[in-house]
Amino acid sequence: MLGRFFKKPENDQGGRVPPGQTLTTRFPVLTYGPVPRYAKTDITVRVFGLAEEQTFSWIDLQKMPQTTLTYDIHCVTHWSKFDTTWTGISVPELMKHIQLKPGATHVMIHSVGGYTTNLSLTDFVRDQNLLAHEFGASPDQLAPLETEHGGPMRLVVPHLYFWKSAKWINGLEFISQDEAGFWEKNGYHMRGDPFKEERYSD
Ligand SMILES: Nc1nc2c(c(=O)[nH]1)N[C@H]1C(S)=C(S)[C@@H](COP(=O)(O)O)O[C@H]1N2
Ligand SMILES: [Mo]
Repeated sequence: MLGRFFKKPENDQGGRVPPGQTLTTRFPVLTYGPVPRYAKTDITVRVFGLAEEQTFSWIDLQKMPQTTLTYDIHCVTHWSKFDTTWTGISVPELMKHIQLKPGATHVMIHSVGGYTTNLSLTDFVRDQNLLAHEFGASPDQLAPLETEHGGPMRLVVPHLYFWKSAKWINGLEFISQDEAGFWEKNGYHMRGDPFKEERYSD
C-alpha cells in the first residue's frame, strides 16, 4: 500500500528533502480528535496573554493583504510534500494589528477543539507563515481549504514539522517563556526543525 504512494527520493534532491523523510504526492490527513465544521464567516482569532486583547473576525482578516506562496511541507510521521500552494494573511501582516506587551517571547497557538502548539516569536513572525484559507496542489489549483486540512483557516509554518501548522486556528496567546503545546507535552520536540530532525524531546 505504502509503496504505491510513497517513493524514496533518489537522493535528497539537492538538500530539499530533510533526513528521514519520504516524498509523497498525496496529502495525508492527520487530526487528533474530531474535525470541527464551521463557515468562514464564523472564524474568530482571539489575541490574549501578553498583547492587547482583541478578536479578529473573518471580515477583519479578509481586509488585510492576501499572499500566495508555494513551498514544501514536512510531517514528523516521515512524509514530505513538495510545492504546496497556500493563500492567506502573512503573520508579519497580521502582527501590524497586534500590540505586544513587554516580555512576550513566545506564542501558544490555539485551535477549535483545544489543540495547541508553541512557537517562539522568531519562528512565528516570518514572511512565509500564513493564516491560510486556500490550498492548491499547484498554483493554478487554488481552492478554499478543505475542512479536513484545517478549513476554513489554519496556520502554515513551513520551516518546522507540520504539527506546528495548527488547523482551525482560533487563538494566539502571547507568553513570556516557552511552554509545551499538545504534541510537545506528549513527547514531540519543543521546536521541530525537520532539517535537524528535531522530532522528539530527549
Ligand atoms: N487543530 C489541529 N491542528 C493540527 C493537528 C490536529 O490534530 N489538530 N494535527 C497536526 C499535525 S500532527 C499535522 S502533521 C498536521 C496535518 O495537517 P493535514 O491533516 O492537513 O495534513 O496538522 C497539524 N495541525
Ligand atoms: Mo504530524
